[in-house]
Amino acid sequence: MTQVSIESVRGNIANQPDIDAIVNAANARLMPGSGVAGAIHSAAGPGLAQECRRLAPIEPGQAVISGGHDLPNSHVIHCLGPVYGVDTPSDELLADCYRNALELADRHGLSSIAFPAISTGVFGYPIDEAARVAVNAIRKAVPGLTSVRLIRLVLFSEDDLRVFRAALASASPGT
Ligand code: AR6
Repeated sequence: MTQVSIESVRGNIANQPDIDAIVNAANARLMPGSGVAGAIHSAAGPGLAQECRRLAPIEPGQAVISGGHDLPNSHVIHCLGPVYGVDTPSDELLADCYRNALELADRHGLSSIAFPAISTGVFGYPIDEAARVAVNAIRKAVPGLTSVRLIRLVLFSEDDLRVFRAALASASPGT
C-alpha cells in the first residue's frame, strides 16, 4: 500500500506554497469572510470570489473545488463546516467536510492538501472535539486515496497545534 503522510504544523493556511489544494473554512455563499476565508480570499484576489459565485451555495458538510487564482496553490477546496450544536449532528457534518475534501482532491489527481481546523473559529466547535473528529475522518478516508500523498493540518496557534498533535498521536496507531 502506498504511504500517505499526515502532518501538523503551526501556520497560515494561505501561505502553504508547496501544497496543491488548500481547504477554505467557508460560508455557505463562498464569499470572503473573516478568519480562514478572509485570509484565503485576500491572498487569492477577486477572481476567487468571482469563480465561487457559480459554485454557491453549499450545505454543511459539502465541499466544492475552485482554482487557486493568485495563490501559489493550483486549487482551493471550499468546505462549509457545521455551526457547533446548530447544524446537527455536528460531528458527522464535520467528518463529511474532511472526507469530501479528500475525495475531491483525489478525484482531481492532486497529491497534497492542507486543512485548517474547520468550524473551530466563528462556528464555535471546541478544538479538542474537532481535532478528534478531523483525525478520525482523515484516517478513515486514507485507505481509499489513490492520488493524495500528503495531508497537512495547519493550526493557527501553538495551543491548537498541541491539541491536534495529541489527537494524531492517539488515533489508530500503526496506520
Ligand atoms: N490560517 C490557519 N488557520 C486560521 C487562519 C489562517 N489564516 N485564520 C484563522 N484560523 P474560522 P469557521 C483558525 O472562523 O469556524 C468565516 O467568516 C482559527 O483560529 O476561519 O469554520 C467564514 O466566512 C480557527 O481555529 O472558520 C464563515 O462564515 C479555525 O482557523 C465562518 O467564518 C477556523 O476559524 C466559518 O467559521
